[in-house]
Amino acid sequence: MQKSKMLISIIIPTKDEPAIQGLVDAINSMIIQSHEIIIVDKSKVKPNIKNAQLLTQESDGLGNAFLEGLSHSTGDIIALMDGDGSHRLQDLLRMLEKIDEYDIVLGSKLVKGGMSCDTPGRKIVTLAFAWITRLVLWEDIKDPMTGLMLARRDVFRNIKLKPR
Ligand SMILES: Nc1nc2c(ncn2[C@@H]2O[C@H](COP(=O)(O)OP(=O)(O)OP(=O)(O)O)[C@@H](O)[C@H]2O)c(=O)[nH]1
Ligand SMILES: [Mg+2]
Repeated sequence: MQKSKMLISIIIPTKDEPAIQGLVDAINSMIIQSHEIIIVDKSKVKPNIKNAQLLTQESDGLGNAFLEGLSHSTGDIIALMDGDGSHRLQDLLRMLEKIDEYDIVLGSKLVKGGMSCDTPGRKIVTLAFAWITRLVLWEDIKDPMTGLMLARRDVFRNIKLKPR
């Protein structure tokens, strides 16, 4: 199917993110392809969000938030991004350019042009996980802990994810 005809499901896990409406509005104005935005929320106080679907998370944890969003979504392409403003929308747009060519596109802090505002401790954890992933999977995945991801729905069809 041509990319222009595909529906993109953008899943955004949130836990007490007061500025989330700004991100929703920016997505709706910048992404011209047909899309749905699914906010999977675990906030103490239910946010009031316009022009996006709001799903109250029933399970616990970030990984499960993604899975709840995934099972609720209807798109051919699944996007995951953080709701705290740490991921740039223009990077998601660049990643969308690549999804015709690849099944999975990951945003990475550890490539040329990538950066993070993480503490030195967090940077070490990220580097350690990247190293362990390369060692175990023997795949050149630059940033396995990234929360900025794009994938074709087919990728998730025959696998059972068990986030912990
Ligand atoms: N639904 C849901 N969202 C979560 C949960 N934990 C975190 N989030 C959201 O998931 C996104 C990423 O979480 P963060 O806490 O920013 O994780 P991080 O970027 O690794 O950590 P920081 O460096 O502290 O920003 C944000 O939009 C959070 O609001 C959770 O348990 N459930
Ligand atoms: Mg964050």
